[in-house]
Amino acid sequence: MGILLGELQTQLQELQAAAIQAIDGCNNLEDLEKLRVEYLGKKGQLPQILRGMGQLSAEERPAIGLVSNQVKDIIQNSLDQQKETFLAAQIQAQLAAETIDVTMPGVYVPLGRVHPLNGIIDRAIDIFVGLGYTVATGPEMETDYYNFEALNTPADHPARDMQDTFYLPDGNLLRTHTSAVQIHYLEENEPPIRIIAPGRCYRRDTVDATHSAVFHQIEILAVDQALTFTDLKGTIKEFLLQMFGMDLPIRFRASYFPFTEPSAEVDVQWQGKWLEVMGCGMVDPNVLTKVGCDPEIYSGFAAGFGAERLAMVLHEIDDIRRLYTSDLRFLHQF
Ligand code: 2NL
Repeated sequence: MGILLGELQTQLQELQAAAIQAIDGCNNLEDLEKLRVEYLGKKGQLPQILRGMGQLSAEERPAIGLVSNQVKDIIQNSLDQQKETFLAAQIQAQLAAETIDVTMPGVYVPLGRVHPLNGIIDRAIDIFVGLGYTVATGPEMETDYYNFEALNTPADHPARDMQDTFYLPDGNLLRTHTSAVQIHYLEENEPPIRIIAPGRCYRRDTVDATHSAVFHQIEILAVDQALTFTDLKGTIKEFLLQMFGMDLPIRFRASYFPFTEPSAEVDVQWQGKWLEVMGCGMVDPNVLTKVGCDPEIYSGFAAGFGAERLAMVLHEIDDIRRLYTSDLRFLHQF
């Protein structure tokens, strides 16, 4: 064996040992790539040593070729192995960082919900919109004219004793019903008219289990040619059917309102008892005349009910004040 051959072999062995040691001591992918370039790259140490092969005899060359290939394979394997180790560690680290502990208690996010009163108002609106009605709204502060005069309730009318009113220092008042909204609408629109007027109303009532100074009224009004009490009954029957979710017995009891003639009170039979749920009637001709509607051509029907009253009947609430005290133990039930 020539001296040169032996020397090359030694150099290759040493290179292998140095490379393996460096690879083992390396601890990241970047450095590992640098080591690959340093040992196996085009200008790396292995090709450097092999340059000495040129001086070998033709018989010696295969021997060194064999050794150099073995060394190259061993270094490459070592690089591959270390790379695998790093990649596996990287995945493990990522998994650890992104682990979700599904056994951890959740974060409590309190969910708001619709207030029972708004639930009633929303449902009533939905039902009447389904019957072709449009929502009408207006101011809570009104003039005497829109709240009383136009509704056939003059100053000396006994109905004004029936409902105590909040008068404001300037002579205006807080509306006692949403009928005032409907008068505005009638003044500004020609029949056929079908509107639903939901809104907050005020009365100087002493607060108790069934009375509140602030309450929510929903009124409906239809004005057209040839509307009859039968249309009114059919409309109310359909509304109550949808509101209660079943065909309960209902009855119309003759009653009195200054703005309707004839007038009726509507009762629903609910769990064996007759409960009064709304008032209604045919719009008084005097009211139609006041808004410029000829009662010889047009007729109308109207109905009104308290959202509180209906909420109390439907949800079996015993005290109206529960609807205003914002007690979450109460509100959670709806
Ligand atoms: C009730 C009864 C009612 C009306 C409201 C009305 C409105 C116009 C013309 C005629 Cl613009 N009538 N509204 C009619 C009958 C009854 O309400 O017990 N409300 C709580």
